[in-house]
Amino acid sequence: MDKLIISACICGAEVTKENNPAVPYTVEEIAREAKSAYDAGAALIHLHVRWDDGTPTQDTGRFQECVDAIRKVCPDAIIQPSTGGAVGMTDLERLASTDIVPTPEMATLDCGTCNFGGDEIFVNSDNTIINFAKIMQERGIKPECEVFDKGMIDTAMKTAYKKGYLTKPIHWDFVLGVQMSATVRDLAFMVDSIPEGSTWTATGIGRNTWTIAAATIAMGGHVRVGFEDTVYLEKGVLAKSNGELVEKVVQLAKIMGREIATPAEAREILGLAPLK
Ligand code: KMH
Ligand code: ZN
Repeated sequence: MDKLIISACICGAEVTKENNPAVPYTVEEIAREAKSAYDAGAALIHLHVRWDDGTPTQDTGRFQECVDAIRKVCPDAIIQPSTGGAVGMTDLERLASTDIVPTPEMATLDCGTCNFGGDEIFVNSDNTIINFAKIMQERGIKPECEVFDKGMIDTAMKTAYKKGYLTKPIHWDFVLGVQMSATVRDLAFMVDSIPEGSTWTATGIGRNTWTIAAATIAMGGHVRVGFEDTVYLEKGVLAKSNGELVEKVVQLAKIMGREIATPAEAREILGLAPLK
């Protein structure tokens, strides 16, 4: 079994300081949270950014500032900008996060439309998926296919993959507990549904975090954890930092006998070029 890659989704676009005061908004706070996750064992930072008042943004300049600040304190981490952004953003706005220098090694590729609570709908049409995949391929950015249910795996294969803009081995991220439920059976179904040779990460939103993390460690996948997905360390206990959440995954992995991947090892597992 491969070593375990821990992805830290340190900020997200929806969670606020009202949910947990440690949710980062400023560049300094984002760098602080990335460092806490990296120091605890995260090899990859899944990145959303905010303006100082907490408003989510995909602004290239703000991403550049945040990535530069993270790079200073997490010198070899894989930094993966989100191209999902926040519900309601245009495709052009969402893609602006990838215009930073140097070009990111990875970025997310959302593979379908889903309900995001209340009246919120996160829209990803077939043409959006194809266009994002094409642009990422042209720029040499490895996509992490974000799939919120099994149908999104099928959609990715019949759109971007069929057109040749997504190539094997594909890396997937199963985001369970938003649209699809988040049981171990759901996770096994997702794992069974991806093409052979794929790599995968999984996350369970909110109260589903720790069962999905444990099942993923056991099944040989990789774990995503962070404030984007949960602000709690355990029921009723807010995490003081993303680092605390990553530390809990590290403890689980240790109990279960799975070693943690360094960023260099994570690059090898994901088929990324070594950092120059
Ligand atoms: N904030 C969600 C609307 C991604 O990062 O690519 C989209 C999202 C997925 O978080
Ligand atoms: Zn995200």
